[in-house]
Amino acid sequence: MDDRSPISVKTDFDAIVVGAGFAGMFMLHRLRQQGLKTRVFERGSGVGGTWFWNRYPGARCDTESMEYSYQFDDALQQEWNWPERYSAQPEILKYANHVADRYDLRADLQFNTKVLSATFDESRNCWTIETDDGKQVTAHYFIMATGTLSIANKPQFPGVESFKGRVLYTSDWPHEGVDFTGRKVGLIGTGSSGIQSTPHIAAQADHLTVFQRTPNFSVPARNRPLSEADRNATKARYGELRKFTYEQPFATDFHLNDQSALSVSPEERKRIYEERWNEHGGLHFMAAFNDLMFNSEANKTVAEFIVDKIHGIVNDPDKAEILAPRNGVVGCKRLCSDTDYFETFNRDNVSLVDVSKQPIESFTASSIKVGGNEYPVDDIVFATGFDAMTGALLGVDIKGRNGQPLREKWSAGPRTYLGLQTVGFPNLFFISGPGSPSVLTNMMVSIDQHVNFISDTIRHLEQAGVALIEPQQPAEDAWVDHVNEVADLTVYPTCNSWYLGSNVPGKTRVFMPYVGFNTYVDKCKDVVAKGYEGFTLVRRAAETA
Ligand code: N01
Repeated sequence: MDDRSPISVKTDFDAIVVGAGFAGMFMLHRLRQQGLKTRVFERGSGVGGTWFWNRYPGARCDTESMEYSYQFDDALQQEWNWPERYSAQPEILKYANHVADRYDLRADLQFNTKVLSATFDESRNCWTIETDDGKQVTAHYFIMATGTLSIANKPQFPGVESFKGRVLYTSDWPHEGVDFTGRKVGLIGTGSSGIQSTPHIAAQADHLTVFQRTPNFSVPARNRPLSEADRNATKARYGELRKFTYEQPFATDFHLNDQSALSVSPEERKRIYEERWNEHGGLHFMAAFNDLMFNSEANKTVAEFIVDKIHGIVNDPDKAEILAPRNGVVGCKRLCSDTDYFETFNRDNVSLVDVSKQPIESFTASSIKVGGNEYPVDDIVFATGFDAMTGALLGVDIKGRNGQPLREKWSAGPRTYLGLQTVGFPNLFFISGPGSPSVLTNMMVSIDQHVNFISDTIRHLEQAGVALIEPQQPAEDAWVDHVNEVADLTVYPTCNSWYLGSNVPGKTRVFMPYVGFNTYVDKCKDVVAKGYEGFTLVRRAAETA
């Protein structure tokens, strides 16, 4: 009998967590450490979240592995040996499985189970969660650890149902792998997933045709194997590194050059960009100067540099011109990090179709039609992205006080306080939710911070005899305004991107992540120091009365 709530409701679990990716696994670990009876529901058949589903050839993290890893247990980070600077998907999935085994998480993970709905029961002050196996469970705390890029964006093209070849999604890649030998492949989408998979598919297929709607900026990752000495050097200063990344706006060590791009001569600027391109590579490139994401004029200098690089790499000037984002803003859409992407367009078996002016018209049984031309394909790979940040949250039919659906509350865009909670949905927590830094950071650090915040909060509630926590309306409204104000100081809102939801037809255009992990961490600390300022905490005794 669980008699902790004001009306002595007995719940099946203290907490239900949705998702067994890195967020859900760590949340489970923390709550179990606090003695809470917790169950995690996961729709997949294994742990790993993003890294469970995105098994396309070339899938690799764009954050350095020594940083893209848990920091809650020094023994874990000392014993694990990452093989490469940026590890590939199989290695990251291996790590997720290692963590699940090492901390005996599987005992409380329920796989192959999709959560359909969650309803707050005001008469009993608990959540009722319904799963696709026809069962219902109740819990005091309901935590969505469903990831930010977990629901695919699947554009509808006329005739797609008549296509007779294989239809593949990078975000749901067959576990047994795909052999493209001797096949003509059409790839739609040139974001990170398309850019990473292009060189691998091209190396195997008879022919690859890439259908590009918007040219994208990409920087060579400069991936390399990590030596024992490399790993040991980081391990020796792990504490210091983890502390440092917590103090950074993007929660990672980008080796920021703290100078404006406009404060140096054109020659010096080019020298610095060349050094970053050749030696650092990847997302570090954008730390070449401190104002590239804040000043459009500064950003133009880096855009011109990358456009020139593309022209230098791609032999065919017409192809290079299609691939080069001439008027683009670097980093406005997330910068891509590649290995031999632009070089791949020099291969004889790779062609490029510009669908920016003439969109894909239709599919036939064996081809893709654009502008009256027919491109024969045996397989189609959709690398068309995700319904980011809100897709998975709204994929569950969540109903709060007065039966209000979250889908209704967020119909004009997500509204949260600190990306953690939303008014009207007590004891519902989001990990890396909209309004938190999440996708603009090293996700592992954001997950660490959110899980610790939520588990510390739950400990506080339990110890203080509090039954419910929920944000106050003015705090939520002020936070949503603040998220927008900060975004408006940057170049992020100046293009169409999944940060704004503008990649999904019909989705409300709202900038969803919060820019500035370090300021966010300070804000969270301040909120706690002020007795959970902006939240309403309902004590058990008061409720019983
Ligand atoms: O998706 P995207 P993604 N007709 O949305 C195109 C993370 N990630 O899966 O730009 C034709 O970036 C669309 O065109 P446009 C990372 O955060 C990380 O590649 O909308 N094309 C675009 O080119 C990343 O940012 C890693 O005009 C259509 C593409 O599809 C995020 O996931 C690896 C279309 C979608 O690009 C998403 O990346 C992979 C249509 N109707 C992913 N609809 C690493 O760690 C869409 N497109 C490295």
